[in-house]
Amino acid sequence: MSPLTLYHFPISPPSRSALLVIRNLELDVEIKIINLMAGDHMKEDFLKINPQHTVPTIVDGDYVLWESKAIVTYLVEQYNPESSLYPMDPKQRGIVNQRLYFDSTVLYARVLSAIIPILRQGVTNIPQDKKKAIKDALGTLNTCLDGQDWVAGENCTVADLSLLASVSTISAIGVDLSEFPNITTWYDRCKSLPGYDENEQGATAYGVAIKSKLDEPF
Ligand SMILES: N[C@@H](CCC(=O)N[C@@H](CS)C(=O)NCC(=O)O)C(=O)O
Repeated sequence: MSPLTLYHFPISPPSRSALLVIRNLELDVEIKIINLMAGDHMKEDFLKINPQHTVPTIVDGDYVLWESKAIVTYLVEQYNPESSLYPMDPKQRGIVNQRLYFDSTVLYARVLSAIIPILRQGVTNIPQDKKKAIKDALGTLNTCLDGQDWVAGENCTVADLSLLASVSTISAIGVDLSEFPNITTWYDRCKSLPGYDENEQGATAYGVAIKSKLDEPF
């Protein structure tokens, strides 16, 4: 039996980012689906594991961890510390961490701010200021990619895999990425990564669910 279990919901971007890292590290994993729509995350068994009731959550032997960014860095440090997915050099690692925090606190946070009212309050449009905030964050990411293949430099890192989960979701909800040429080239480059198609399927399902609730396209 596999020692590593991922509690996962395929539509969830942070959950997909954890799975992308697992695929890129080629780890053996048991995936347990927590269907958020069906309320699986509020069931007693899952709350005993993660009282914050969020996916992704991993159980590795007797070790439990949630928060996708903490998970992706733990997985590299635990299973392949030499991997360029999370470089050891403090300055390079600092840039990777910065990009991870940018995803959590800026890019994906702005997507959530636009999407939560649609999912929870029956809102059927995304206000212009929220659209602009998402596009501004994409502009920042586009600038970070100037003159380099990957978001933190010359190698693919956990920051690319994390941002791939977010950018694929943003594209799937109908944001036109063509005004961000560095992002579109990078997104295309990501097609070669293990787990790309699996992530894309989850993002597409997310996009279909959101677009069906919107009065007009993004
Ligand atoms: N910052 C967290 C966010 C995790 C999160 O909020 N996941 C959502 C799905 S996208 C969830 O599990 N929601 C259920 C809940 O909060 O009860 C991470 O990156 O892991």
